[in-house]
Amino acid sequence: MSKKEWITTSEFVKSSSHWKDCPDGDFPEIAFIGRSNVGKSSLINMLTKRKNLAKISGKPGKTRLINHFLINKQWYLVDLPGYGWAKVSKTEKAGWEKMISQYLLQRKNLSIVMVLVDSRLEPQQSDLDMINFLGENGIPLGIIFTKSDKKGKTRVAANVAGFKKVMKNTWADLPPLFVTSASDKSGREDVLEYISASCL
Ligand SMILES: Nc1nc2c(ncn2[C@@H]2O[C@H](COP(=O)(O)OP(=O)(O)OP(=O)(O)O)[C@@H](O)[C@H]2O)c(=O)[nH]1
Ligand SMILES: [Mg+2]
Repeated sequence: MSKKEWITTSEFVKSSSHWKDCPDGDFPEIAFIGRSNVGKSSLINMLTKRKNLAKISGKPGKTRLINHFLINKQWYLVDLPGYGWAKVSKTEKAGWEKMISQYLLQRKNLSIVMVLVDSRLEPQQSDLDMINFLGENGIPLGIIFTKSDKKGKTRVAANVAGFKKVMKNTWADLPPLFVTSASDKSGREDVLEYISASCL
């Protein structure tokens, strides 16, 4: 039996600096958010099997706008700027935070936010703050641990377990968790199956 092809077409639609400028249409929308350099843009390329659909950089702060990609002409993947990047001015940081939080709170067709977390690190306060912000505002979310190729399986599992433990202090039921690598492409099916089952 051939494997299901989750994504048959993917196209860049628009970069927006305000939620009000985002593309029209009531397609379900899945947004990727996370600290700068965690691998949001790389994961979008991995999922769509495209090398340069979303722009990637070794330096944090590459994605600066709200980027919409239309998938299968039916739903949007959205690449957002990262948070927690030290090398921007306070004013610029405040501007980004406002742009992102307004988008998250106002965008009517936002179905799920996937929060990307670096699988190499212990729980980071900025990630927990974002997860709690989404939870408090009733925005459905999933968590994706990225760059799993960079450390051994044991270390990744320990960091995931550590993250769950911290979340259990405030969350009765944990959101779905995924472990991925844009390099070895692991986790692709699980993430796409979840997106498909929950909102498409
Ligand atoms: N080894 C490995 N490297 C990765 C992976 N995902 C991303 N990277 C690298 O991490 C760096 C940052 O990737 P991006 O996808 O640009 O990260 P981002 O979260 O979009 O960053 P901003 O747009 O700056 O917020 C790049 O050098 C990528 O090649 C992964 O799964 N494995
Ligand atoms: Mg990016």
